[in-house]
Amino acid sequence: MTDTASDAASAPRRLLVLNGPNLNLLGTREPAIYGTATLADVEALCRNRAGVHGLEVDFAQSNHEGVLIDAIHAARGTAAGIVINPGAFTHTSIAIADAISAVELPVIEVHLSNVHAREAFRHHSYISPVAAAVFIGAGINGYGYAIDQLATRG
Ligand code: CA2
Repeated sequence: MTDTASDAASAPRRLLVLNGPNLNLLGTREPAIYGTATLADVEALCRNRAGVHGLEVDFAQSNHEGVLIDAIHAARGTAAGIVINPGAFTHTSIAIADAISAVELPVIEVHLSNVHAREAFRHHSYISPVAAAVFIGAGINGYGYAIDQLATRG
């Protein structure tokens, strides 16, 4: 085996974990809905869970739809899959759904809260039809389940 081939075989695979608008506020407001964990706690959970599977994580949050779309596009060259909590863009963004379709990577949608037990406008997701799986209402554990799923789906 050449050095290049053996490097490729042993290089850790990467996942992108992407968070949408207002999730930077996690743990600072509305604990009854979103819990008390911060986004830094979510990042630590993701890195630990991915590590169990020998995976590395690129972790990002943005309040801007175009930044999220650019990150999804860039993942095509860097990541084996994407975990995304698109925040309120879940319910509005055809553009994020189109980006997910375009990159042809496995994408897992995560929501901290059970959106189906909340306002009607949160019941529809533009993302779910283009997601490989969806974890809803499990709090920050949903991110761990999503990473397990990406790591073991084959
Ligand atoms: O349950 C989820 O994870 C959501 O994606 C969270 C979004 C909401 O718009 C979706 O319907 C469901 C909102 C994220 C806002 O996060 C905050 C966290 C703490 C304090 C304020 C907002």
